[in-house]
Amino acid sequence: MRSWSAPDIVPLPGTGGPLRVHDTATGRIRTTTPGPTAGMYACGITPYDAAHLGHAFTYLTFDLANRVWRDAGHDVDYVQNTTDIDDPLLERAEATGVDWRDLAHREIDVFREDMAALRIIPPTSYVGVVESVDLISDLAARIRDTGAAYEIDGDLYFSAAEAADLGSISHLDRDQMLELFGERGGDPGRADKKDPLDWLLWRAERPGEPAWDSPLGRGRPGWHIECSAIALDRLGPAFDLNGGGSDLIFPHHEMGAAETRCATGGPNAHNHLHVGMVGLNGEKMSKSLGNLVFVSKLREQGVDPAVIRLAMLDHHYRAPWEWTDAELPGANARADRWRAALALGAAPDAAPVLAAVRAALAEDLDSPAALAAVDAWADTALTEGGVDTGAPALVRATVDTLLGVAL
Ligand code: 5CA
Ligand code: ZN
Repeated sequence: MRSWSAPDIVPLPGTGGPLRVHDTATGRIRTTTPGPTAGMYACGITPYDAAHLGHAFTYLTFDLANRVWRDAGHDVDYVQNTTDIDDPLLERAEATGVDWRDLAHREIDVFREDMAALRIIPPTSYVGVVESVDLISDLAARIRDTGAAYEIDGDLYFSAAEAADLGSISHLDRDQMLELFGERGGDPGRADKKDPLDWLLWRAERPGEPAWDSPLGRGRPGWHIECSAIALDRLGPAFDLNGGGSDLIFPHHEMGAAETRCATGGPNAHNHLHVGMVGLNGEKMSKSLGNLVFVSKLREQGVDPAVIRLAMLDHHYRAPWEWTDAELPGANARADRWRAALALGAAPDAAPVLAAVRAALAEDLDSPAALAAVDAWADTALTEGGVDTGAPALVRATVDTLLGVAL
């Protein structure tokens, strides 16, 4: 489906270093080793509501990875899905008397506008599940043909016993897996399953639910396989970076990786990146809890998207954090200080700022350290001045290209 409009990227002198990121599976910060084109997949929204700051923080993180890779001279093949058919979407459509397709289209449109306003580089492929039913059911059929899946009343289940390295990403024990599986869309209590952890690959048609023809009969895809299939189709196996919010480590990414391993014999991705949860009032910001700050609402209230972006950049992507009323004033003050320094005719040398921002982002996307480097330059420029007349333009380009903040 249509992606969104791309921000201008201003070229910077020289090139940045390789991207290093924390990999959930190994628990280590590792150097990514893409070829000329880096492959990246991020789990997209389920479009039954507008995007909140938690979603935005996750896509900002992948955007930083995208920018660091580009700065290091790579092209980036970035794939993101949107879960435009799933239980929560159908439930919300039913509850509000809207056609599920209209609901999805409406919320995806708002999401696109939010992402463009936040200057998130768009995916090269933005892919819906509805348009991908054939390739998803093909992968499910491939898995079935290996003998790793079985049917209950037309529903196809992946047999957890066939997933030898289930746990290799999340490192959870079985009790923890069972608990999270139940909380996050799984059905551990379903009768007739061989193992409560077995997960749905294909759901046979139910009366009143949308369904598509497939080699598995009429029905619709399970959740995890949508991402494994779309990623495998667009990026091939063993791409560079897969991820989303930390709420997806288990079961979504664990089970998705097991599907790809079953079908291809290898890993889906070399690195697994997970973003800390953004909370509000002591809870994870989530659609089901309803404690949300919407990007679109902030924009409607006239908040500058660059300021929203700066507020998020002040948090390291791996640390969970809470949105509070102090975020926007703090980010506004920073933007004002930077603008004032950028408006100077001359300032201190900017080359060290570019080097520091590059180094901070390349080392596990340390955006707070990158902001601190620009802060230090701006403070010196405003208090002591400087003699480099090209410095403000170079800092402006650095902030724009690497941090995505246009001032
Ligand atoms: N459609 C599925 C992924 S295939 C899904 O999780 N959709 S979502 O709308 O619930 O979330 C979209 C993305 O935002 C996911 O990567 C999710 O991990 C991330 N996310 C959700 N809530 C938060 C939060 N509070 N903080 C940070 N990231 C979040
Ligand atoms: Zn996903």
